[in-house]
Amino acid sequence: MRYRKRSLKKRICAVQKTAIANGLNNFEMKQFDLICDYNHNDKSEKFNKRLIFVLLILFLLPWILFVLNNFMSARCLVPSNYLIWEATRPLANCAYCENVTKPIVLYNVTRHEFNKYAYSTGPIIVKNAIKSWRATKEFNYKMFKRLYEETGGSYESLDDGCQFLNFKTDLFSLKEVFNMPEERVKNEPGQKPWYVGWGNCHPEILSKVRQYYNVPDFLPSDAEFSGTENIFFGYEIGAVMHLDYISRLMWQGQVSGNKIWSIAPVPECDHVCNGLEFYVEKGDIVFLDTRIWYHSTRIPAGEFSLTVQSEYG
Ligand SMILES: O=C(O)CCC(=O)C(=O)O
Ligand SMILES: [Fe+2]
Repeated sequence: MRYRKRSLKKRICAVQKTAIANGLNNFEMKQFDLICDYNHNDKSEKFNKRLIFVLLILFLLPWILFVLNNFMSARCLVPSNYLIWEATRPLANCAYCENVTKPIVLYNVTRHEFNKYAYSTGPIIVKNAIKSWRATKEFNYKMFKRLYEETGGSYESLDDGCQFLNFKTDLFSLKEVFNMPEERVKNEPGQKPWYVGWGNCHPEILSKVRQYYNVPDFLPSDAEFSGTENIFFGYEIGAVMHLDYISRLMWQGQVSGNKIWSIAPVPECDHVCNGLEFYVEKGDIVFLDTRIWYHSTRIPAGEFSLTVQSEYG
């Protein structure tokens, strides 16, 4: 034992001599009086760090999954993963937009007459087509506010498959829209204009809302229709330029106010097609393949626009 101690001392002494020979001074030597810190448990520190990391991931995982789910799984009017979708959509055959310079405008059209146009690739306006809709007299901000406030689970239905679109408005949910101060609801002077759209998915709301309008009766009898419809309402700003991520053609009844539509071909057809603007008046129905025409809207200053929009095809 004593021999081992002596031998260890000799070895430490040799190490010190080498250290001094290599330039370490006395003061620095004192810092190495204990080369290892016996009390410092390196392993347990590493373990603690790992534990904190795992707990942090476990805490954040539900939030990460929630964000990913919302981001990737939307099958909707405007996909939230818009750039990915735009970059991967199939290229269009530009025949769809060649020579389209204005909408086809129809009056008092029958189903038989409409058949010829039903799947046109350009915009169509059927004038004065929603006279019989109760919606033209009874749809307004207050009516939808009441409906959503009175129906249990109404707002939650927008998280489960129906989309809320705020376009350029600083309102991020339908609940916020229905909680705006009265002056802003009416877009009084000095108030920020607002414009939003959303899908009615809640079965009770859907069945009530459908009592106020009819799917246009001149659409082809063999057409398929969407199980939901969207409402767009508000002032001035309208919808930003976008393509829709839907499976059929779009129809939209202009219940209140007027609307200016700007449409543009997809970029790969820019060299053969042009964009155009058209005006839709209260009472009209507009038809457009919003999957291949970029579209944006504006509402004339001072007007409140409300529309019912759905799909056919
Ligand atoms: O009516 C609007 O303002 C926008 C409508 C729209 O984007 C659509 O119908 O696809
Ligand atoms: Fe759209």
